[in-house]
Amino acid sequence: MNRATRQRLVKLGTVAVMAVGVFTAGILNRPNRTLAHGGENNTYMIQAGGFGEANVEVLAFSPTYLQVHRGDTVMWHITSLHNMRFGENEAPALIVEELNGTPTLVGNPQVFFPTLQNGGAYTGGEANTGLPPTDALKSTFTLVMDVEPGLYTYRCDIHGGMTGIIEVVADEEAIPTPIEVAAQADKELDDQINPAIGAYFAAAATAPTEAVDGVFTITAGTGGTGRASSLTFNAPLAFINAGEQVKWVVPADSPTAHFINAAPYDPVAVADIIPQPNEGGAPTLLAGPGFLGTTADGATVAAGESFNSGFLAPGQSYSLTFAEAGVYAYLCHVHPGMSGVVIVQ
Ligand SMILES: [Cu+2]
Repeated sequence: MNRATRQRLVKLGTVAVMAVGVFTAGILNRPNRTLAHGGENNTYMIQAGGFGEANVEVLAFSPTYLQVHRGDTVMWHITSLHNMRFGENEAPALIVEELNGTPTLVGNPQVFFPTLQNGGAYTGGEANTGLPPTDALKSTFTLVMDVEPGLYTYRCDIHGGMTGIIEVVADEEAIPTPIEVAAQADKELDDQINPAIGAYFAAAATAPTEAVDGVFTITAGTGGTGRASSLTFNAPLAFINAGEQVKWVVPADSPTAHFINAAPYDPVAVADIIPQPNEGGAPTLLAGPGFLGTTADGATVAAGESFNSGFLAPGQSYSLTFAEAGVYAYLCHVHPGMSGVVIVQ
């Protein structure tokens, strides 16, 4: 599995994935652990992702590094589509599987299917909340850290580089309070968000106002500010003449991937993941047309015609020629508020 293929699953549509979540929640039926505690236990909050002005999204766990005592609860506040999987190694979100003799892109069960239960305990080793985390309709996921002192790394598998560490320290060792940890999380978020807001204003100020040599170039999201970026199209309005091309570019240093989807976008009709039931087992998660795209790069769009780029990883671009006058609204279906309009005269 190469990096490009792995990157193709940085983002998935929520509706299709939630359908998977509802299914996987059903197959998970592990009882909560009860713990015998000597002292008082605390609950610590970790922000899984975060948002700021200019539609800035942070793809990080804040605080990235958290100390707890054994028996403390960790509560992740999940702001978009993230899983938390404990384990030392990265796992590709999509893998190629032979289905009826044909190599097929499917969701990796190791990433999508949960082995942890919301409200349960983490007892060590490889363990995953699933994607989306079990009980997807709630925005929090809690675990009691019932493990020996040591460092425990976890990650979100669809946002490469989104990693956190929980250190369980000995009972007698003093650690920051939950309020101190919340303040630290706030600071880490601000330190990411503020440069990305600056990157948005820079991108907006330098966005083109017309086509050059028949091509109007739009930057899809900002780059260059670490784990945070502005989920905006710059320029959001493109005025072109019939027969000219629009080229969307995802910056190579963007922390996230994007899609170009004609608006309105129907996430059920153009699903990213299509679960295929298997008798007596977990479904196979086929990559769907939303993820794979339905309109080739370089295609010509007629008036009223729909278009879907499929997954565009950082560094990739996507071009469409608009042959006829009209107003063409589009969006990125995995990033709420990320939209634009092409006006063809
Ligand atoms: Cu996007």
